[in-house]
Amino acid sequence: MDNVLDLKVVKLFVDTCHQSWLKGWNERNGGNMSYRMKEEEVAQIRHLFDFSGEWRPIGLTVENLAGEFFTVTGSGKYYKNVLREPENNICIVQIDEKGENYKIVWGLCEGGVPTSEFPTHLLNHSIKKEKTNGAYRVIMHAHPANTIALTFLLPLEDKVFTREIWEMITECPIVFPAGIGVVPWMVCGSSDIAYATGEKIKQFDAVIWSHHGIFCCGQDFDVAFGLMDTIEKSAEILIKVMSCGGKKQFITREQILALAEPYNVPIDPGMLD
Ligand code: 2HA
Ligand code: ZN
Repeated sequence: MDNVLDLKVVKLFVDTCHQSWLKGWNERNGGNMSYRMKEEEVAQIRHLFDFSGEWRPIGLTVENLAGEFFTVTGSGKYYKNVLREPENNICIVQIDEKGENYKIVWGLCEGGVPTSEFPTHLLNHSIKKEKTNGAYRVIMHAHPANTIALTFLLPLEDKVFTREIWEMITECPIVFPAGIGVVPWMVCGSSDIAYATGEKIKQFDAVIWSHHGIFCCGQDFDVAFGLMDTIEKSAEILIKVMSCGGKKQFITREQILALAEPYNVPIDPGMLD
């Protein structure tokens, strides 16, 4: 292979950015995404990397990510432009042997650094890698409008958001049986939001950042994107229902839990108390 952009997973990364842009989740430079690359993927393009760049501090330590490579969106870059000029809007970085520094080895050809949320991504990759025995590889953050709108209307509690969003589409408890976490408004790009999200990501695959957006993860791009899409669709239905005078009937607690057995999913009954 003689072009990083020919690697299937890099094509998928670029395509997922574009799909997210088409959804309207990434106004201006909003949103960011990262992918923890597989060894066999890195092996196919490693000879195209430039290792002469400088190591830069991550700002926190992620020991279990030492030596790993990530594909990640650039800080201040627009999702709108990723498909047209991937090499100027995304990059591949390597983590050092201590899990304390990173180096850009490909991409951001006109200059730049990884997303301002990169420390948050890495901390959450570290937690999910451990929790899923390495299965989870994708983290996405974006600004879907209906989900953000709900954070001005509902109490900012995990159980309230889980119940309300589960109820709007029957498949929601099957898609995210653990539920959804919510964190209060925080300064984005800060270590506070990184650690607060990290606490929630131990239990959930999606965390809503109040008055800001969704942060979610999964084993691949389809799963992570599908999770964001499902939550946002459900939030849209809820906003419509609220705008039309509110619910006149409900999916009951028992009905939600009845989905667990036929679909073989561990729906957390504790989220419905
Ligand atoms: O602008 O979305 O949270 C990128 C972001 C920061
Ligand atoms: Zn954001």
